[in-house]
Amino acid sequence: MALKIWLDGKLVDQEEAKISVFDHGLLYGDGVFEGIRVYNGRVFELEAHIKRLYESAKVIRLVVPMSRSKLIGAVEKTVEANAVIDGYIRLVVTRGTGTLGLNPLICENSKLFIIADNIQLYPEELYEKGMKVVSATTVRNHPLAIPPQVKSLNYLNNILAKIEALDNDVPEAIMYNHEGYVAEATGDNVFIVRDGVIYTPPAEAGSLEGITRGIVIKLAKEEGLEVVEKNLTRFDLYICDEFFLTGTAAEVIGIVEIDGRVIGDGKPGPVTRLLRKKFFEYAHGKKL
Ligand code: PXG
Repeated sequence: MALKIWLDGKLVDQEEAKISVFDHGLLYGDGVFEGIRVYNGRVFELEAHIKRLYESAKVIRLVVPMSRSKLIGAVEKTVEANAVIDGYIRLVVTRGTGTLGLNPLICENSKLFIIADNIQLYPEELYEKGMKVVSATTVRNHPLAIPPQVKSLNYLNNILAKIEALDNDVPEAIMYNHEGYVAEATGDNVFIVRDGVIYTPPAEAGSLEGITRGIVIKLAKEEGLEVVEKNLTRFDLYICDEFFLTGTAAEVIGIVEIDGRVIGDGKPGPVTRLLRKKFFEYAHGKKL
């Protein structure tokens, strides 16, 4: 089915949703984005995603060409126009049309578009059996380069790590920062469990401050579990009892092997399964 896309302040047919080849989003990856879920027709954590979008834009000195409240309305209208019940939203702001040169200040207007589509879910089997990962040799962007908290259109750092995963016949790779501490996966945050305590790297270790991560931390605490944010090494990942990733696309997914080391008994553990269930309930409308 042809989709309705929000572009330049209105909904247009998919075929008409076009962007210039001179857009700096394309020429330089100059822009920011958000990936948001729709559950039961409700846009999940929309305000948190909008907040992060504006923060990312501020860091790269990009003007979001709409007020927050209008943007929330535009997202909701796009979801409604495409009758999305359980789906996925891609909200993108690019620097806009410029010339063949880096200068962002001469770009006419930043461009904003919104796609709302049905989601391609991972097979259920992957959640039941758990996923294998490898450690990437590609180091996460240095915080003094583009800060890893910025959800920019330039994902080459993560894409190089993803290629390493695929070269090793696994779907995901774990990225480390310039000091060797765990940062995150290519599009997900990292959690481990050891002796009943949950550990996750702090955002300063080089990860995006995941919205799913924040919710999972809250849900875990609500279950009486201890959650500690601290730097983790490759060693910590190898010897943990449980290992899982969180993110908008994957939700909560167990990791059962890293670099040939089997985690726990080789199946997603009890804390992982509990938090996946709690997250599902929360996402589908049960309040915290
Ligand atoms: N780290 C990175 C680098 C990400 O891109 C996350 C962590 C998890 O954050 P959230 O807020 O989603 O819990 C992300 C999220 C895609 C896609 O299409 C990527 C993300 C989210 C949704 C879709 O590749 N990245």
